Amino acid sequence: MSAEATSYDLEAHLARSRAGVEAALERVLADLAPRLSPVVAAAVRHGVLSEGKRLRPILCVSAFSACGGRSGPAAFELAASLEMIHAYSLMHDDLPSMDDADLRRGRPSTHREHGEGVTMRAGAALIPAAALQARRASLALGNSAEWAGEIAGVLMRAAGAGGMVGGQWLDLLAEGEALDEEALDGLHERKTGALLAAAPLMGGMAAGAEGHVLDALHLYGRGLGLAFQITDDVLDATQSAETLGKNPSDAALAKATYVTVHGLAEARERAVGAVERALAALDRGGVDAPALDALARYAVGRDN
Ligand code: GRG
Repeated sequence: MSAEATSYDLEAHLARSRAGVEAALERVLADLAPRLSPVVAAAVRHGVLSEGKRLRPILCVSAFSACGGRSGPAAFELAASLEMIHAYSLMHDDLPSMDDADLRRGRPSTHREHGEGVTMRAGAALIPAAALQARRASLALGNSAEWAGEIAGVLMRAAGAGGMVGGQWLDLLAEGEALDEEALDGLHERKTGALLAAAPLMGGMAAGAEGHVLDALHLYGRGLGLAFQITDDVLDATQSAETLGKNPSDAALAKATYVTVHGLAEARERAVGAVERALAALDRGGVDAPALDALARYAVGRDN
């Protein structure tokens, strides 16, 4: 097992999957727009439809297919619910009361173009919309009402105080503070890891995978999530705001990162180790999925 590239055509998989995700997001936002004021709907479109990697929804549809689900519009609509939560988190993260960022995904952050109050409402509107979306899409995929509720519950728990919101809170409290290894892991397991780990789990659940496979997918997502965050810190320390399409840097915010705590070389090694753990979890669970393998490697090999 290694974190080196395989012959799997990840670029083609990413392109195909992104096209499905973009189309699903368009449908979901068109459905949501009539319930929002036009200014809020415009801010939602700015935050959600800007050019992101779409990694969370792609993990979800990739796991869905790996578990025997038949990919189609409803699978992408389930996956879109993860991107709605992710997009809201970026919109709120950029607000002056949080990271105060001007640039996101290579263009002005949502509040820079649509104002702070509108961005707060746009982000907040996406949270219940995502939960309803996850449930609706899970039902459309043939799941029972009870199981569809469980799938939406996985998304909301990952987004909530025990997950992303809790991690962001720890992150805000930690600005300017030195963190030890355990505190750093705990923060990122929630802030970034929880949603990334929920993504393949939701895909597997929607496809009706067995319990041991769901456990494997969740562990895979946790390993990938850690590798992704460490790589984020490495990129933040080594690339310009223009290349990354976002600001301010962790250094400007006086944040402890995997690079400040462990140094660049060890941070890179830890990312590779986390990918290997993710791949080992798939192996143990008997999940043979070249796309999931390649996505884990992409989490550390990416350049933005
Ligand atoms: C009220 C405390 C409180 C929290 C609200 C704002 C918020 C919830 C959470 C912020 C979570 C956050 C910003 C996590 C960062 C995760 C991360 C590494 C984002 C970058 O992800 P990419 O690289 O971005 O996948 P793209 O743009 O490609 O989608």
